[in-house]
Amino acid sequence: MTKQYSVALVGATGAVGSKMMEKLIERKFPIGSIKFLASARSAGKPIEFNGQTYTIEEATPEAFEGVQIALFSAGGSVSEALAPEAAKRGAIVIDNTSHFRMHPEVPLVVPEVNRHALKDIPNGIIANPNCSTIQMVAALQPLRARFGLTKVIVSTYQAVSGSGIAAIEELRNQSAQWEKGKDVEANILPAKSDKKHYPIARNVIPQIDKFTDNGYTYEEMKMINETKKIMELPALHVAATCVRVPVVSGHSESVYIELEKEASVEDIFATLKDAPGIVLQDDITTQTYPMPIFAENEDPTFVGRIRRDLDNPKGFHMWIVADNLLKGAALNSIQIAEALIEDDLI
Ligand code: 25A
Ligand code: L14
Repeated sequence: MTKQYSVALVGATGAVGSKMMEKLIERKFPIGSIKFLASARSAGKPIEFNGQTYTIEEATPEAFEGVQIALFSAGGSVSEALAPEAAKRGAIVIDNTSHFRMHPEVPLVVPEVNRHALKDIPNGIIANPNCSTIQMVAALQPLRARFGLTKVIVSTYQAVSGSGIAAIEELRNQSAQWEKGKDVEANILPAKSDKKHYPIARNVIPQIDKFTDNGYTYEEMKMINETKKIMELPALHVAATCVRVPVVSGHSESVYIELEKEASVEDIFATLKDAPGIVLQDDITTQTYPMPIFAENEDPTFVGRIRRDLDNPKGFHMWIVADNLLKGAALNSIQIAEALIEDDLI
């Protein structure tokens, strides 16, 4: 009989947590027992999982007794307080927030790119990378393996679901308010904790998360730092501009890369065609290219609009789209847990 595991899901009632539940069922994750943890606001409420009704419990340190795999997606402050408590009690934590990602002793993992980093988990905590970063490195890794990679310049077009359930509701409400000719109310975006809020319906916002002190936002710095860490390329040139668009789910990215070796567009096609987790959607004769409405609820990362730069034979442009709640968050977390089991690391 295959081994089964005791699992805890923190933030089960959120945008990412509910997708984790779907993926655990769909992928037949070997669950021996499971508990659902959230804030006191939800504790005591029923939650359906795989045809059974469970009761949501409050996330406390003691709730992790006996848990082997703890999936966290309830925001950075919750992970900061509770992930070490879960690890102390013997759980392997897979954390979706940015809190531990750049810690030198916390592996930051996209299984298709750096699965080997799971061999060493000194603190019992594994970080799931930023959603925009995951889909980009998944597509760039096969190219890097064959041609080398020296530079990445990315502009993102990010969906509101990246900012949680409240941001999805805000886009809906603003669209309805606009439809009725009412004033549009904004309380969440571009960053809940920042001073000003702007409408996202009928708008694009060139700010995701707050600003750091170098003029880049935290979201941009996450893409820059995490890309280097996951690809183990500290000298890679990376620049990012992160932009919010009025899409519910599915992040899109315009990516410019420079390779070490010369390649043709056909080489790039051939490399990506067989890459794990990647689907090529690139045929201009049929206007085929990735778009978020078709990527929603899909597992793969979609790549298209591949062109060679007209001035640099080692430069390429492409368009990368994935469901930010799936490959960008819930699916990647479950794939990490599956890799731990397959590689006998848990
Ligand atoms: O702190 P950060 O880093 O800025 O995180 C911001 C948000 O990003 C989401 C997640 O929002 C997080 O809160 N998130 C996290 N990782 C993500 C990722 N990789 C990510 N989004 C995208 N990609 P969310 O809405 O998806 O989910 C929030 C979940 O966290 C639980 N939670 C919150 N505080 C907690 C806690 N769990 C334990 N301890 C705490 N202290 C939260 O549960 C939810 O599961 P909940 O019980 O607090 O919420 C249940 C329902 O309540 C509604 N609601 C949300 N906010 C409010 C609210 N109701 C009233 N007032 C509110 N302020 C929602 O409908 C929710 O379903
Ligand atoms: O750091 O608001 O993983 O779209 C990525 C999505 C932070 C929020 C992270 C968003 C999150 C971000």
